[in-house]
Amino acid sequence: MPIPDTDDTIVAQATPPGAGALAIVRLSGPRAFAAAAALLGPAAAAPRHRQARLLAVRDGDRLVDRAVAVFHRGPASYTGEDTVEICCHGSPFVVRTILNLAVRAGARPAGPGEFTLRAFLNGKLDLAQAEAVGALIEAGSAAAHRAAITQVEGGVSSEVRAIKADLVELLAELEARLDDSYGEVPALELKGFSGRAAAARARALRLASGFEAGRGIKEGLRVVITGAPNSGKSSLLNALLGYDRALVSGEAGTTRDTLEAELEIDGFKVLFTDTAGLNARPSSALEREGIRRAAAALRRADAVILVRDGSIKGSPSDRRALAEAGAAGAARVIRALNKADLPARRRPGPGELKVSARTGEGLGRLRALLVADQRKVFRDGSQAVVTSARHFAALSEAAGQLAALPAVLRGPRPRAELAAEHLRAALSALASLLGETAPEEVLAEVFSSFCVGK
Ligand SMILES: Nc1nc2c(ncn2[C@@H]2O[C@H](COP(=O)(O)OP(=O)(O)O)[C@@H](O)[C@H]2O)c(=O)[nH]1
Ligand SMILES: [Mg+2]
Repeated sequence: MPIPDTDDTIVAQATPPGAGALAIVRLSGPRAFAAAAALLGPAAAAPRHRQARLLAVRDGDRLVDRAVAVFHRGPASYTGEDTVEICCHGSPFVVRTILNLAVRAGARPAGPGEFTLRAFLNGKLDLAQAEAVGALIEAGSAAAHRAAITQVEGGVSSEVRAIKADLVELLAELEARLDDSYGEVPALELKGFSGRAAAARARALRLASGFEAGRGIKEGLRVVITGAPNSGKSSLLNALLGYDRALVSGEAGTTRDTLEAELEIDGFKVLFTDTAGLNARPSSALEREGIRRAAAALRRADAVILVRDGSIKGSPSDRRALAEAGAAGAARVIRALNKADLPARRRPGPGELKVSARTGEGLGRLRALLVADQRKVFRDGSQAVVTSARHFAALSEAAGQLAALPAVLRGPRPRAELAAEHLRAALSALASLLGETAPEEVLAEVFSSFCVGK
């Protein structure tokens, strides 16, 4: 998938489709002012930088709208090129007419993310920042927004640049020795060198380690509620949400299908899934199918709330639920002993929270536990959180290359050649994160997920 041409002029609606109070049509490229002049008149042909003007939009003699046009002269614009933003009335017909007029004047309809692609290619943003623009637009919670805006501002990029700078220094020291056929450069001080490489690796790992929580911050934490039938899973979901999402009844097997609901806790998006009770002896094919779906949901979970009914003795279904929750891969299991408002027939196990869906007891602690990992990411000082799988992979690759250094440098004959190769590979992974060396396929992939007009 090649990236689109970048030497022509592009046009697109920057605001969402449909009718609205206002809409913005954006033009960027060498002919942006000329194309704008074709519909806004000669005043648009040689505008002053960052000037806003109220101008008539005309299709020949016909008045289409009156719009405010803002002109930016490259390179001092978002894309780095001459750009015009036409703020017109939000009528789909007016917008379509303006787009058509611009195309007739030589502009080309922009593809997804093309404005930001140009900003990247013109050095306005690095690739990590450009990707974060997409994440910022999609941010649906306070935490996702915070992670994205920090990245747009260069939070992740500057940390990666700092690691790169350390590695460049190390590589220079190695290379000086490789080139030193006359023995003029003193031998490498191995201990210090390895220590600095290890520090750079730790820094990369630290940044990468925020990814699991970061992904949860961006996409929402998937929390699956599981347990024996009638333990109060659906009641707990309703209590957490604060409204009656799920059907609740004293009859076992009320919840058959999985059911999802979204909630924001302390600014973090949480996606709950209520599931059928894990009955050790399912009584029907329907119940068995519900249990199969519950098990599938468990495998996709970031965290599991394992609910037990504290007002009755344990049952085979409790044991089945414990086993299934434990088998749910990497998910964190939070145990809740429900119905704390009733006389207790069993004690909470280690780490098990006493809760009551009926009275709300313990729910505050349950909520806090759910987002504890996410909160830690922001608390750990570093504001930069990696939320992109591509960035995580690049950081892990760099750390992996650096991990190989000690073995190469130790021993009677340190292999400086090989060490330099590992350093170069680590540098190249970090450079690709920033887009300094990213191949076209990577760029095309990154920008294709953007909306048109961004
Ligand atoms: N006293 C009390 N009853 C509860 C509590 N949570 C659920 N129940 C009751 O337990 C029964 C089963 O609840 P439900 O949420 O449908 O359980 P599920 O099958 O695990 O989804 C219902 O009669 C609920 O009213 C609680 O905290 N206290
Ligand atoms: Mg239920």
